[in-house]
Amino acid sequence: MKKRFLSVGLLLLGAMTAAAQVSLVNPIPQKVTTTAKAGGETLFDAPTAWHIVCDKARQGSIAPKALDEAAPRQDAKARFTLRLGLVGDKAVSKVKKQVPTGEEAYYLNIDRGGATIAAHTDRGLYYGVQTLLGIMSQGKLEACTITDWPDVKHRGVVEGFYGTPWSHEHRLRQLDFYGRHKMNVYIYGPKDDPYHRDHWREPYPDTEAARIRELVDRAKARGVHFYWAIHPGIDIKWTDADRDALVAKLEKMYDLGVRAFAVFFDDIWGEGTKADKQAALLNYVDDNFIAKKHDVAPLIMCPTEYNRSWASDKGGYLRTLGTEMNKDVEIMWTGNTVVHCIDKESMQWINQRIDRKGYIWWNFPVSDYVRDHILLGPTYGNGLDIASDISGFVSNPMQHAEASKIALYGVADYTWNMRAYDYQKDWEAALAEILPNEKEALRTFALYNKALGPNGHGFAREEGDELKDLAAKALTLDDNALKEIGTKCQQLAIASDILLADKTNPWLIKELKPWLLQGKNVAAYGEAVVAMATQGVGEFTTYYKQARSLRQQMFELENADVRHPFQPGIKVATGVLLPTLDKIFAQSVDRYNKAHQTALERVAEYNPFTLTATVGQLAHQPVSLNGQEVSIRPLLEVVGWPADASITLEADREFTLQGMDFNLGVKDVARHFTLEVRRPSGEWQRVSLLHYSADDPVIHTGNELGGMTGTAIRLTNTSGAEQQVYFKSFKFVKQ
Ligand code: 14T
Repeated sequence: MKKRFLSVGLLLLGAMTAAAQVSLVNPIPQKVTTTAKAGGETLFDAPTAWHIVCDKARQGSIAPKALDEAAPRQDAKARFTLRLGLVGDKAVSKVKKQVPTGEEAYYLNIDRGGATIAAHTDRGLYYGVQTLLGIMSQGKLEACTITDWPDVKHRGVVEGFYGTPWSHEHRLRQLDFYGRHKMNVYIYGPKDDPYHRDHWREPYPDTEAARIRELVDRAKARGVHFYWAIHPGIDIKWTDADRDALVAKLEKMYDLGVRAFAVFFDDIWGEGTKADKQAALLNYVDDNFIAKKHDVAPLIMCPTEYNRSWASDKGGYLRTLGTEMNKDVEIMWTGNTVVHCIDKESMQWINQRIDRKGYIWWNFPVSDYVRDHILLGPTYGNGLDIASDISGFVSNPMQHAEASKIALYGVADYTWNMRAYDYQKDWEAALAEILPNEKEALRTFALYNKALGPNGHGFAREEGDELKDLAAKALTLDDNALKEIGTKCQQLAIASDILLADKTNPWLIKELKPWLLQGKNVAAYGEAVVAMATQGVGEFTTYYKQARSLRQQMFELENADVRHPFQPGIKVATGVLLPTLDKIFAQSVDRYNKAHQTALERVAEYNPFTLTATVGQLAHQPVSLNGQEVSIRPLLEVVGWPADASITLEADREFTLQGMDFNLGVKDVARHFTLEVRRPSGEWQRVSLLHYSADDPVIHTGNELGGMTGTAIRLTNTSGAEQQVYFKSFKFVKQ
């Protein structure tokens, strides 16, 4: 009796693990048939050596090379035969009819004796190899037949963010990752590479040039099209000289091995933004450079009006591109706004205007506008029915390359097989691949690093939905719920500690470190808050002090480790956990104050400065303290500053000013604005403003500011009319 139960159990286990082998493959293949022969097991040990059979013509191409790099070793006498070939090759002549159509499609068959992979192109074959390697990644193989192809033709990444560009090492690692996950596009366009944007006319110095060459080689080995993007719009003149300078630069890149190009016109103003001129330039490059080379991919361009909220039908920008620009030039698109998910309806809107299928530039997980957060959540929100409406889909990632892989993993899967895409499952698999040894710790930590916080683009990602019921209960100061919140905090602390000591993926841990340290502070704060709410009265004030201290430590950590002057903070758990803890703090202080006739401070959050603004666009800009420097986060877009509207920075204490300047990005605007300091007496005192030179937009304050004490500072548009300005910087230094 016992024995029978055991064998049923084993059978079940066998069935489960069998299914688990192909499910190790990401992106999920389109068609899988398990092909167990009668009586035979579907699951068997992967061979320790194999015998590769392929035509001479295939030797040295990327698929067999990828096999060379992977276990198992090759051995002509091995019993397991691996046949590889393109349709037309002798090695795979038996299966040539089974290969699905499509450039990157492949056929893969596995049985006990061997495996066969056939495709139409080297890249297709390479993808078949990746699938085989994925299946055997845990030492088992499964008898099956797979036919597979991508839903979206161009899938990948655009390194297109502001901030420190990825390092060379990171880029190489990325390309390896793209190959493994069947992404075929990497567009090189980091905003802060001078040779991409500010000095676009200049060729790369030798060291950088050698690196580009190396990236091109690695991309080729991984089946990735390496696009090099140029960003000439900031100062381009529509002259033959500049046109020639652009082509000359592309020639230089061609000489480095680049065979795919993009031209970006995003985030510019003035002369560079003209659609007819842009179209004429792209056509010129297309006709006189791309077409003549014969070995270069179709051009990609990023328009100035790259999202629906910026597109004006009246201006006709997009329609001009649509009609005037060669049809083989791809046009990028971020969706309804700069940062937005993509759906079918919005694709139809844009495709109709540009007279071709838009090429999606998806601004996720890019965090250059919320640098205080790190985005470790899943990839979701894009329509699962848009494959036929887009020509490509690339994701703009974070400056944190390794951490971006969590989201990029999802992008790879989503764009390959949309209908099968399950973002939650995908996320779990991503975490396991990126940190296999500590997947659970990474998962726990990532649960609190999904939200972006308030931001100018109004983009939001779910964080902490699973905590909402618990949080609501904890807010009634229910003991069990509070204890459970305490457990969550403990888990966050444990995960942060485990990750801080991990040595298996140092690239990842280095990127996460500031957030890991902050995770520990949040967790410790949470435990103190829970203790305040649940402990005996005698100890309340001790925990209260501890909680406030931890809030202050969080503040100090954020402002000590300055990683970027715009957004220096380090924010963790801003979705549900931290706001809940703050509310529990306030509730338990209220309860205590009532019972003891005390007046303890009910706000735990520590930031001496707050901003209030009647200028709508600036109302939610965070304020940061950076050493002695207090600054409001700049905006990148134009600010319409209404007449009489003002911004006020107020402190909870008196401060002494040392110096101040700010930059509204426009020359000669100082006369339209009035700066005042609220003195300790409560009276507002005006400070003089001046530009040092006629063409310098920076506004300086008069000498009387130095040494002035105050509790607030206010800037008002006193011109009587709305002013169009930028908000490039606003800062003062305290003594
Ligand atoms: F080209 C575009 F499709 C694009 O998205 N451009 C930039 C991109 O480099 C950046 O990483 C991304 C997210 O911040 O958004 C675009 O940059 C902006 C967007 C703005 F709304 C820069 C200034 C803005 F005001």
